[in-house]
Amino acid sequence: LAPLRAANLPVFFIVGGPGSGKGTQCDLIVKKYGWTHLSSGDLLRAEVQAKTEIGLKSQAIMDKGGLVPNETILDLIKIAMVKAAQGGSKGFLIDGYPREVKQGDQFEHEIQSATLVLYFEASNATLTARLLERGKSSGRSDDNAATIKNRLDTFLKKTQPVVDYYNKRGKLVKIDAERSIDAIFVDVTAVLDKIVG
Ligand code: B4P
Repeated sequence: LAPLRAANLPVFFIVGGPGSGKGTQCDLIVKKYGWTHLSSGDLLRAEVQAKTEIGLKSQAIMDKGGLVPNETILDLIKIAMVKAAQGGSKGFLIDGYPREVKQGDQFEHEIQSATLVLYFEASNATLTARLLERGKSSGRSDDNAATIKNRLDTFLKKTQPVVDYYNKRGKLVKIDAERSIDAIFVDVTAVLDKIVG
């Protein structure tokens, strides 16, 4: 982790319910600011695709809408961050992480503290509708009605406390994610421009 610590790059946690637009907004942020986008879900799906031991173990959990053990996901993030730092990264969007308060604590303890947490807020009805729509073409085995319900339950039980935790620490910015992709991005850039200066 030495190259990563030496670089001391800004780290943004991107949090929101399933289907809140985290990945969508991260793609736009990368285009504008050039940071490195690391999606915990994408990292896990790459393992599933490659049929690694981690992938085989994670798939069943993801298909049920549960949470993969933090050791697994944090290791994947660390490896990707070190590689990106060595490649000249200017900062990180850590998307879909932390999903539990202890995940955030462990990250900040083992790697570095987060500059800011962006929270995309949307109702369960909106999240469900978006994921069912995506499910028609995504081929993702977790975009079906039963798993979506479990993912929403997991968010409420495990991830909502993350939102409250960083809010209390003055590190959270809440963004209304019920609107169009472009309208949301206007708010996102207003927040990030202040930090980038
Ligand atoms: P993720 O990959 O993070 O799945 P997600 O929450 O659905 O987010 P995603 O980024 O794909 O979707 P987005 O909201 O952008 O996680 C999948 C699973 O992996 C988890 O259930 C868990 O099992 C595991 N996992 C991941 N991270 C973990 C961790 N840290 N610890 C433990 N386990 C972990 O977009 C959804 C759809 O909405 C898209 O089709 C998009 O086009 C659309 N959309 C976006 N914004 C919109 C808008 N404004 N209006 C209309 N549609 C919009």
